[in-house]
Amino acid sequence: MSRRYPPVSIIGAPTDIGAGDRGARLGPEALRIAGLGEALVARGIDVVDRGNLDGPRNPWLAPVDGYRHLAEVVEWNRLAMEAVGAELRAGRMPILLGGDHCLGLGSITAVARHCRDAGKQLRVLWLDAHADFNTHEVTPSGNVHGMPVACLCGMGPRELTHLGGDAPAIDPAVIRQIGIRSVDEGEKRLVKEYGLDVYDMRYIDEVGMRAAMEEALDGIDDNTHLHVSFDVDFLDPSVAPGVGTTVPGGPNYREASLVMEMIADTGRMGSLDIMELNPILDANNATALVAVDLVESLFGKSTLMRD
Ligand code: 4U7
Ligand code: MN
Ligand code: MN
Ligand code: MN
Repeated sequence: MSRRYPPVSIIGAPTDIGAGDRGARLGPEALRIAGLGEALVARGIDVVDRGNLDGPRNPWLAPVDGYRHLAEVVEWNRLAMEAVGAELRAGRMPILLGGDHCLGLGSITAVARHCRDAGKQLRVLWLDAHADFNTHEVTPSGNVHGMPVACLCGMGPRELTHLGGDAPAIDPAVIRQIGIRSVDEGEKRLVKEYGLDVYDMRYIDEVGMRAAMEEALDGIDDNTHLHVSFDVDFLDPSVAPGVGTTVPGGPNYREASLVMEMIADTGRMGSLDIMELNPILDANNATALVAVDLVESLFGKSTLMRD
């Protein structure tokens, strides 16, 4: 069942440096306590927990020039990029535990470089309620967790767009965004201008999750490295209340399970972020437990009929 999965390395990034609420810094511990490592081991996967990255504390200041904590965000993303890159070079699958979603920048910058070096085709699945495509000019908050996709596509401060050396880190054409239902006005214009492939909730309501995912996964082949960036607020808040930026009308538990199962069926997932879990806003770690359950599906857990 799990022969298709390479060895996994868990990396904690305990920070809320890019968020608008504090508490995502506790996400890695909550996911560990919810049994993430044990669940993967139980699926026959070789798992090593590398512990936590150690970056700057959150000074909790107001934004400056449209960015909150830019210097600290750069440092955390540099640490994340190096840690993720080291695992990929060692032939292991990194699972980066946020922490807030600004860390998707460091993680995917490392994955993109790995794909270039290894001659692999990159596909990024961005599971989120939000497009995370703001810039400092259009952001309503200054929070960098609303900007990582824009930075990856070359829009943002030089320190972030050039984190891995060259910019842009990725071509917008490699991204598929799923579950989107909150995009700010200025952000919408940019999403259109850059031609992001967005499977928003309206589209998912109309065609169904299965058809949407078939499209999002279309074109994946044996040479594809699939990176999954899972913002827990992708899920409907009734399933996942423990996040800072809930948006109603998200995928329910069954739809989310199907997403994960269809990704697992490709056999091409090579790296994963689990982001934005905020245990301070959770109830008895319920959201962490749901996230772990869905990650098990990403690693091939399915119903009795299909195992
Ligand atoms: B997350 C927001 F204004 N768009 O930029 C912003 F609605 O990583 C939210 O997807 C960003 O959770 C949410 O602040 C970032 C807001
Ligand atoms: Mn996000
Ligand atoms: Mn989000
Ligand atoms: Mn959020």
